Amino acid sequence: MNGLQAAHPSKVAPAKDLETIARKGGRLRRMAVRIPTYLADVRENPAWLPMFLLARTMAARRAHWLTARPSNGAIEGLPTIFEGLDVDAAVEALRRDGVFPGLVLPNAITNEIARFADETPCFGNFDRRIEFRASEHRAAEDRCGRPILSGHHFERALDCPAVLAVQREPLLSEIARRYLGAQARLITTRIWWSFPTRASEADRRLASLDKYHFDLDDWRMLKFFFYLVDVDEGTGPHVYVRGSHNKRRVKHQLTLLVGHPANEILDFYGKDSPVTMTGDAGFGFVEDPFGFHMGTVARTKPRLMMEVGFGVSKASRRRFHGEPVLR
Ligand SMILES: O=C(O)CCC(=O)C(=O)O
Repeated sequence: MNGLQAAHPSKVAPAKDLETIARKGGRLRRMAVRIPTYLADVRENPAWLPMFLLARTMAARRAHWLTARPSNGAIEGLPTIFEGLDVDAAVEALRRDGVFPGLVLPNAITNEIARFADETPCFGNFDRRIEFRASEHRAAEDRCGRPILSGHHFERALDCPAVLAVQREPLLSEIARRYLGAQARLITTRIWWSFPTRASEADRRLASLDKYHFDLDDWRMLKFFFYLVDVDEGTGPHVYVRGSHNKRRVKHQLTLLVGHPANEILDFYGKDSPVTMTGDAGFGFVEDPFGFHMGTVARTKPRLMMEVGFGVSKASRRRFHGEPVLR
């Protein structure tokens, strides 16, 4: 998720200043405001810098994939909540398309996480000063006087046993190890709301919604997403561009930007390449987030989503729950 995109959900500044800059400032100012985040990344993990600069190029990525160690696949017999999940089919689809949309959470798990998210206050627009329950979203917007597009539960997510059950699920880590290599490790666990609101284009840009981008938090990554409410076209479905995980136009490799206009994406990958993920509560998919993807803006009702992410490098402490460092 990292990169010089004008906006991204996990990179939105908590401070009002960034919002002002995003509205009034040009692209350079919006990039400059991210420098504290990048400095924090380098301080926490100096190996982040070469990754950030090089992992966007196909040549460096391919070289890095050569370091993937085969997984020993030793999960037989472990209890799983994903009865009947075909790990081979998932890994094959990931290699071919970059995405596998065949996951389903048991109802009891879905309901428990949804109930937890309803009852537990979240933080609006990644700002810990904006705390509210999802059902009080409008009142929270009135209080803070600006649109609230997202509500993250940050570390509170780990207070929910059902979240932990998904996070620790052996079949998910098996898919991650088979796809990324035996070095695969957990790097994110988050649950968050995306709210329908009167967002301007600047707000959407700030939240990275409706814009194709790729993630650059690690050399090799995999993200499992689960919807915790029914998601149709109006609920801000996720969109993934099939095949974009292993093919990239040169122009998109030689820029620090990770977000690109839809016409450039569709011209290169084909107009039939985007797949829009709609599904009932409990529906899940796994994707290689180096492929182009985006969240769309919820129009009719809030979307509640869970993410469990894997990478191959040390996890960033603050990004584990999607929290940015921008000030
Ligand atoms: O909200 C979504 O569907 C997209 C999330 C996203 O873009 C990301 O995690 O990189």
